[in-house]
Amino acid sequence: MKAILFALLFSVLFVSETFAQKRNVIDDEANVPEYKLPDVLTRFNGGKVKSAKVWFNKQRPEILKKFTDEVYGKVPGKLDISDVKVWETSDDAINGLAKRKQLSLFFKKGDRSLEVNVLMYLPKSQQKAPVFLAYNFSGNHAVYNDPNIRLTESWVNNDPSVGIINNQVTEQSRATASNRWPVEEIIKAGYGLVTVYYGDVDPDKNDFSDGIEQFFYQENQTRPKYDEWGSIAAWSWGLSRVMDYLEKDEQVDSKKVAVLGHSRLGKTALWAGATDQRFAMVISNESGCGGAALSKRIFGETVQIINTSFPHWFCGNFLKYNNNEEELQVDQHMLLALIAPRPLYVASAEGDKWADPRGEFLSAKYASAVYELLGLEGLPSKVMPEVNHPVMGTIGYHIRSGKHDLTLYDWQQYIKFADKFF
Ligand code: GTR
Repeated sequence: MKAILFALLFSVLFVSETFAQKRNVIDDEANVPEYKLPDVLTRFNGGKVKSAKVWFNKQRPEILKKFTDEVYGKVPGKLDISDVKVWETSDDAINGLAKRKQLSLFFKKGDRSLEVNVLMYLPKSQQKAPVFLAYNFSGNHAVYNDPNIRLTESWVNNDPSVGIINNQVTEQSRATASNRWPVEEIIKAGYGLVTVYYGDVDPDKNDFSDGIEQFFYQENQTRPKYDEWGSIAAWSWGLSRVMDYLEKDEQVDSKKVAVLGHSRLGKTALWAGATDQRFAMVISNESGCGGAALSKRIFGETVQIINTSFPHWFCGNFLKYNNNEEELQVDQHMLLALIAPRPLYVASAEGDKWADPRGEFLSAKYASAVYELLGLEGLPSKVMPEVNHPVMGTIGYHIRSGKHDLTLYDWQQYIKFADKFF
């Protein structure tokens, strides 16, 4: 009897919770509640930041700490690459335009071991190439039509339409994401592409027993502590380890690595750029909530919604801000400001209201104060640019027509932006 009552109560709570979520989604500008953002150049103790020195020595570390403690979580320890194994190389990839290299980075601790597969295409025209480093969603073999790419053996979200069955990819999965990866255009523009399947570092599910997190557990620990990393921080950590490798690869200009990501992987790219200043450029493609979009501006996906749908992405402390964004002492424009003085590009799509294009734009706009303090032009436009009219200062921004995706148009802007700085 008790059990039935509990089940009943639970389902009532569950239904009302789901209802509350639905009711809460705002996708009309007129319904956005008022909100107040913290000023990026005001210290937590109330003082004003007036010099680059105070920014770099005081304010930047304090903001970074807040994001670490309250949003993404801290990396609990240090773990270096223990081995690199090069599987194969070719000087004749992409119709003779590129070199291809496939290698694995191994991480070991006690009897645990993790393998991260890296696929690289580098332009033959360059001795040392600037590169875009980007995670992919379903395996390196999905990125480009090349039968030489190794199929991932990692857990991948099921999707029978692209041959992913029992969480394993098949031959049918090859090149199924190639519309997102214009590899030939990238190579012809003189850039390399370095890509990794994000699930190699941590499979994207609410289970902390199978990714990198478990390497740091104390006895009887089964998931990260409240202030320790969620998956986004774990994936970002992985990007930094790939950077450790790139610094040693003579064919890569490691001073010119642009870290790029779409959607959840855009959130990841931003956090990687904030925590690791070796990334010379950061590109966020429709990263939305917990990425470039402001959290206190309630539009599209909110903190409560994202923490409910993806309880493993952020740290446990972030749950405190479910429907309670006003208590956050930071907002995402301050995350973007952590990238300064490095070039930063934020992109939205008109049909991607869920990611709050305007919230992404405003975030880039308010981050500009730090770029300006450092003597740079932040975002060149104070008002939201027209659809398909990119603006590029040291911060770039566009909103393109179309839906939530990473398209050739997006890449063309990123290449232009990279040409400006690299
Ligand atoms: C959505 C999520 C977004 C975004 C997206 C993606 O379901 O609500 O925050 O990250 O997934 O990664 O494609």
